[in-house]
Amino acid sequence: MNDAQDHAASIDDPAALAAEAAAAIARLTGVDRHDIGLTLGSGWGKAADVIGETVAVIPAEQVPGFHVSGVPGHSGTLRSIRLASGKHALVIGARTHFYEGRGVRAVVHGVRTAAAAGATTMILTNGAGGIDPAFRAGEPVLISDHLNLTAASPIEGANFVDLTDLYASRLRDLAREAEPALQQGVYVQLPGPHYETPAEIHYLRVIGGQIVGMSTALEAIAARQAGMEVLGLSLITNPAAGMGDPLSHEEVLAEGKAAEPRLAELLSRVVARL
Ligand code: 8IG
Repeated sequence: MNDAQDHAASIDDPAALAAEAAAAIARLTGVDRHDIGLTLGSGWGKAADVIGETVAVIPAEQVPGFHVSGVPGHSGTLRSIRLASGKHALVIGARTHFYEGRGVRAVVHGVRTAAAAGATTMILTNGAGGIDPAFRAGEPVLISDHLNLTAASPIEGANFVDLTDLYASRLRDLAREAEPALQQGVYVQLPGPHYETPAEIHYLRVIGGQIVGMSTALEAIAARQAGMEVLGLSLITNPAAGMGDPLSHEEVLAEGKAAEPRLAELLSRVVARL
């Protein structure tokens, strides 16, 4: 096959598209293998500047399968970072959300690309609403498990992937060595893009949800399918609907900004232990 045929074939094959993206990343960064994949959600972006030395920044549109983000506060780049340990982290600054309507394959392409680039650890971060009143706005919380309420899966066909210990207890223990005060909670992914009604938040609390957002669960499933260990972290940017003031995207961005230095420091200490 020539390159054009190769690319045409990959459009209907997520694994081939991820392999193509990983090859482009290796070529554009000069880094053959990345050890850690990192998706930085609202509030977490500054971590990319402090966890190590940036080797290369690539515009998302130069890598097959990535799209420019439509969400203010999300960066639209891929970045290769060398950590003090000598490991390489690939920061996916171009997350596609389920609510963008590009389908689940697009949502998990970043995770699959990180795996194809060699990553064995996937760190997924997000901004989220706090359902459990113990979680205050501005605080990071470890994701202990999830409820996937998107009615979707990134896995296609009869492939029954085990999700026990999806958010690896080994990595959660490491994170709590870095920050002993870190609390943990069950993350609920809803499709969005609207926030919840107070009645929905009541329902989510009753069924065991403690944190609510619009990302991460589908990505975590894809990461596990790809054989990676997953670490999930939420920044609580707002009390969930009905538990405080009405929600606004501006509030979310402001809380994210205020928490950035602390979150960057936390992630530095966590990746140093991987
Ligand atoms: I940031 O309260 C953020 N993302 N669904 N609900 C949902 N997503 C969110 C929320 C929230 N806050």
